[in-house]
Amino acid sequence: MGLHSLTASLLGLVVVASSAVVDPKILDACPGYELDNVETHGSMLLADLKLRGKACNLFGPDIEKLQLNVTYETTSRLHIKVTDSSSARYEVPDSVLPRPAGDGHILPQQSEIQFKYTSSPFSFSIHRASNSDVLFSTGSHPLIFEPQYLRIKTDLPANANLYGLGEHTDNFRLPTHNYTRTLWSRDAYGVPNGTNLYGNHPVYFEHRTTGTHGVFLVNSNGMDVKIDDATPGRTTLEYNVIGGVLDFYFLAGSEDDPTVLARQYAQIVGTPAEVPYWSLGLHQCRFGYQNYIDVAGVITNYSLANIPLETMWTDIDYMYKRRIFTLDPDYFPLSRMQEIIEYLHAHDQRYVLMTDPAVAYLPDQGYGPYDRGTAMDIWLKAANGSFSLGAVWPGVTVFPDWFNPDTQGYWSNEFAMFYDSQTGLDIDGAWIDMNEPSSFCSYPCTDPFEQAVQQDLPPARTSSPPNPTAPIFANSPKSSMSLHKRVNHQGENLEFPPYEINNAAGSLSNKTSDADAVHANGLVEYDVHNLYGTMMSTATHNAMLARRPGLRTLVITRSTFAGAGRRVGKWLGDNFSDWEHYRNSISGILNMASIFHVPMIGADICGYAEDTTETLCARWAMLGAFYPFMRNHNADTSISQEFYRWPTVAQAAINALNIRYRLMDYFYTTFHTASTDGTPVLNPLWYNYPQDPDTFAIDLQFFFGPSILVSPVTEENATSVSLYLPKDTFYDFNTLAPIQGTGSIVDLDNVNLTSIPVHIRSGVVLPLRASGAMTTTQLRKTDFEIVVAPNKDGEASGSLYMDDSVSISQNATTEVSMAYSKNTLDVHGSFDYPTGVKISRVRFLDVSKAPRGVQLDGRVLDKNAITYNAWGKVLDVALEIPFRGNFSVRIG
Ligand code: MIG
Repeated sequence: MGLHSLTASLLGLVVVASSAVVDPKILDACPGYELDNVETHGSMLLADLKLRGKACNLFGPDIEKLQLNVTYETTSRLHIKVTDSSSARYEVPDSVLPRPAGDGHILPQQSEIQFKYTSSPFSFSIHRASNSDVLFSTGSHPLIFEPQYLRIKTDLPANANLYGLGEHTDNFRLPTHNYTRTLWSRDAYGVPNGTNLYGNHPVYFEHRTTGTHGVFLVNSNGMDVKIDDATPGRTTLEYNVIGGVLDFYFLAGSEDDPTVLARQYAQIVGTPAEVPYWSLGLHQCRFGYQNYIDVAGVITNYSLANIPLETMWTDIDYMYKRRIFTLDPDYFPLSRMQEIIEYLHAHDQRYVLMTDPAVAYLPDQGYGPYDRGTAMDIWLKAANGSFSLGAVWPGVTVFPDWFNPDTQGYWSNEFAMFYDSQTGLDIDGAWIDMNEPSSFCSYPCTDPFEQAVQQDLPPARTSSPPNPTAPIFANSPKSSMSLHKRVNHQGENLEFPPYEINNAAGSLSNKTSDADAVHANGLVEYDVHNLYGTMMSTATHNAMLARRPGLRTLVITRSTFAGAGRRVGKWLGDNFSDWEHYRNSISGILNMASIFHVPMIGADICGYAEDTTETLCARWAMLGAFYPFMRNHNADTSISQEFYRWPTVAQAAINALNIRYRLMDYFYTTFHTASTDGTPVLNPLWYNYPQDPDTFAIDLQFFFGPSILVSPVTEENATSVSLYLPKDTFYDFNTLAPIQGTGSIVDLDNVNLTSIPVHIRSGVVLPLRASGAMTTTQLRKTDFEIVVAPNKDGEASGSLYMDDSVSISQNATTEVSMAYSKNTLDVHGSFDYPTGVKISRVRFLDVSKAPRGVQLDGRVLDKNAITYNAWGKVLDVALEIPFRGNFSVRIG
């Protein structure tokens, strides 16, 4: 980029071709800062940082004086902020990411991690108090703080185990060689490796056998985080940020349980939203259902194929000329759409429609959503005060400015008007796309009108209108979001900042809103671009909540920022229908569910772009049954891929859905726990085996909830899996036979196209539904069976949470603890929410011989109630007792 060279040569420096490859030596030659005027007050340390020598002015003038603020917020959380002492800089607004209060009285010596510094040049490090591990150390790398460039770099152990810094499709354990993670929201078709994608989560977890800790940089500006091993014997991690402030949380995590760190991170970004039970059912979608008959046909075909379809979705196809909040009267006529939604609801099924943020720019044409937004003056503005225009699906568009205090009211009103008063289409969930925000207009988008014409927006329909009377189902408040400080960007180049982040879309504004576009509160897209999708998520969540007060919402978004999971779920965007994307979806869901706290996550099952194959789709139906959010979706130009299209795929889906549905209460309980304390709903192997280095890089296997190990086939045409089993006992989910892990690879053969290896980790008591069902409503009327999977000490424990499945606040819940030791299963809890079902049986695993007898609550059971399978070592005890109170079952 010419500009960098220009800036650099003006400053008389070595000309660098691109800032993305600036020589680290140049950065390390900067003068850094000197610490002065240190004051300590209890849990706080305040100090000035003064530029220590001749400015290096790499990407702008070095700021002379900074303010350092170190606060011990809790015994496990240290907050370190570096700001410009003389001028307000942009900070992530509290309205978007509310910050937790500290405990207020933590003294440094009480903290699990400690801050140490040297004054000149200023450097700091973070230490784990218990074992003196150095967790973060800026060492000899000077801090650089310029208006549009912040740089801070830490030394880490060689070959560090780093995770997070998403959204990305790279290995779950991040590469440590010459690797750059760029954060800048982008419509990332094909989700290529090594690039910035839709969402931004500037947090990493680092794991060592001596402990796991986390570092969260609260900054929404564009950035490159570079991880490298150029210096022998260490890894370095370097932040290159083009705005905002350095606002770090250091989280102590724990020495032996990585999930402690996940819970600590949730204290900052919030615990995930509790999801409605039904949302864990199967979702079917595609881009390119031509008309209402297609949609109805898919619903019918699922039920004919006996595949439990819970929720049908419709993409932008339903809209008239791709305008949000409209229905195409010829292709998706209102009365037929009403019929579809009524049919779905009558069958305990649900419906979700898509909404994009971009609103068609149609002045004086009677398009309500545009007219009302214009009257309320809530569109994002260009630097010159005019509407910031884009070219998106409906043609030229404006974009809602989520920072405008009236935008929530506008959005809620549009949802209420369209879905309730105008159409009565009582959708059960909302799907929000294109909210990076995406625009098809390249920078500089000087003539969006011309672009819309050239790109044929909205595209013409490719099929003729359907018969409008075809038979279907023949076979069956204002919030204030103002910022406390006004941010001064005078003299800064917001379109081409001197440091160019490695944005795979090119310059900052390419194919999105302009970086110099202005929000109602004066903030510019340059600073808040990465928040757009999350703010739309909040607004949509609130709009749906207003439509259905008191009920949990299902909103699935494409773009997220840290904290989005408090309200919404996400899908991983436009993957390809290939094995590479099938595999890397696992790292994608792990990132979102085990680190970023956006656990309602899934990838497009069978693949989005291009054509899937029978084999891939069969395998993906089964892997997808262990995504928290399970949705089959693909692109308009791809072949149809509903699970019933191929017999093998249908059978694979039925088999895996059966397992998923039987596990649904276990998983729902996991979600409930996550919503209360941030315990992850998916776990990489190393969360459960933190002392086993062989697990650290594994991202083709994972735990669904705490205890269900999923090890899918990962190669095309393979019928075997080489899976890693840590030193622990596992049980095959189907046969329930024990298998002893030895910390090595186990080859499983004959994994045919309709099965997926699933193992139960020993030590758990699982509440399983006795069978699957065609809907979650029916499933909730199905009896439980309890599986007791003891560990090597003959012990196991588990829990079950039940409630009415949809309300935000519950009048009555049921929380059951199930503990097994000394041959006795003890089930006790509160049974305030009526389960309405029975316990059909208890299955004890790894029982070496048939017992003399079994007692239920001290009473010896009839011999007929007991079945022992010597091969699988499974003891089945038939109970058939109402599940409404405590009981115990004793063997022998
Ligand atoms: O420009 O709504 O990622 O899931 O099917 C593409 C059409 C817009 C992108 C989404 C995809 C969706 C598609 N959308």
